[in-house]
Amino acid sequence: MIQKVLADKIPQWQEDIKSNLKDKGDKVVGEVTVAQTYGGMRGIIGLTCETSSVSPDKGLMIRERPISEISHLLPEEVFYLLLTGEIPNSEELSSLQGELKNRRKVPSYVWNVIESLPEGSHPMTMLSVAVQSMRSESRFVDNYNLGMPKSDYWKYALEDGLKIIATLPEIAAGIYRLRIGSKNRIDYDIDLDWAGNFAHMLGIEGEDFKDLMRLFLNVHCDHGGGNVSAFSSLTVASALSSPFLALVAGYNGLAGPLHGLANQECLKFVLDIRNHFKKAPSDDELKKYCWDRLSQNRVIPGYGHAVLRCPDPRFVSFMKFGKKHIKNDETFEIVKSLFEIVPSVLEEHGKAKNPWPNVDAASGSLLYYYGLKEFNYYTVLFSLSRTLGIVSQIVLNRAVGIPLMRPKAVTSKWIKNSV
Ligand code: HAX
Repeated sequence: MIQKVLADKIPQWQEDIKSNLKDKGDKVVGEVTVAQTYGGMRGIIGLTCETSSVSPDKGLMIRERPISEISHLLPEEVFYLLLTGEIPNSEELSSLQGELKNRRKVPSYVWNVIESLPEGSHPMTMLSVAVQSMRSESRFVDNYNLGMPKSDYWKYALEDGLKIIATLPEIAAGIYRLRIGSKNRIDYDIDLDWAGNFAHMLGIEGEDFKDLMRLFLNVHCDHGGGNVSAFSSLTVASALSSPFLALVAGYNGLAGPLHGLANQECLKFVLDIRNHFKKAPSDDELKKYCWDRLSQNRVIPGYGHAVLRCPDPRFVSFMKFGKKHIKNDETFEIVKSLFEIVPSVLEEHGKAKNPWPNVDAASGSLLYYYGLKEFNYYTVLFSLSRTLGIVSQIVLNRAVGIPLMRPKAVTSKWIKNSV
């Protein structure tokens, strides 16, 4: 059904782009300074992204809806929204869930691949290698080799995307079970939704934890097209590589400490505070702890953002969840106190453009509370969620004919002599 909904919408999206190009194709959208060419291309408008955007004062918008207004949706519903621009009705949702259930079988070689990695391999390495190995499942590659027309690219990109999304919960949960030293994987439960099933296969029981996974896998789903993971995946996909390989490029970006790995740093910071004071500290103690850290030229993890200039609404959703479900937990108490103290400390400090908490400031403490204490694993959760956005972006890029990515690079000599 989702294929049909997209097939109906895509011609209009193609027309919209055609008319933008016809009416405004030669208009200028910005200028590029020398500093930007050396500065990671920050702020340069060089891409379009239809699935989401990030507003400094509202945070993440999925198809123009603030994330705070849709954080109650199941991740499958968010995927439908990312792809089509609409929230599915119950029939559309159950059809999509059926599509995923039909594709849920993980090929047995994937387990051999994961289990043959050296002991102690990072969970993100395990995830990347697992999905990379599944390129042989790619319908996109099969059909490309058979000479499919360009107009069919998106259909097989979607087919592969659905296969990846359908199998990821079991693969990711299997990686977790291996990491915690359990030989047994837990069977898929056909009656559960995508995130609920993932929680179940991790082996952490309880409805609250399932709800936390639904929230976590919802709010990390997408963040525009220019962040490291999306941009890497979209670039690889633009070469018409298999979506399996393109996704892995993004996972490898997420595995970096300046991107998806930041989450575990934030929890480490909170646990360091707990271990230092051997209890939840007073406000004055916490303030002094933060100032001491800043005076050593170290950042306060979980605070600040390159684009946002308000408390990240995804942080707000996690805090709401924590306040509802968690009582008398020292770690979460520290997270709450930090929110009271850090913004004014950072404002007084005067460096950070945004003194407010980002998405990573609270989520780790919630995972920790429910017993998910394998820090190295946290980026796998992020990857599961981000797959929804990246798959959507790859499908839409193929649908509207976005070509091979190829920004121009120049030499420093050229800048010296020609600018
Ligand atoms: N604590 C102390 N100083 C901070 C700070 C913080 N939380 N956030 C920013 N600053 C400092 C910067 O280090 C920078 O200092 P210098 O001029 O000495 O280099 C200055 O303030 C200006 O930085 P900025 O323009 O406000 O922020 P950037 O766009 O450069 O960086 C970061 C954004 C998120 C990387 C930054 O705020 C930071 O390091 N925060 C702490 C780490 C963190 O929480 N990372 C998670 C990010 C969420 C995410 O995207 N996850 O995927």
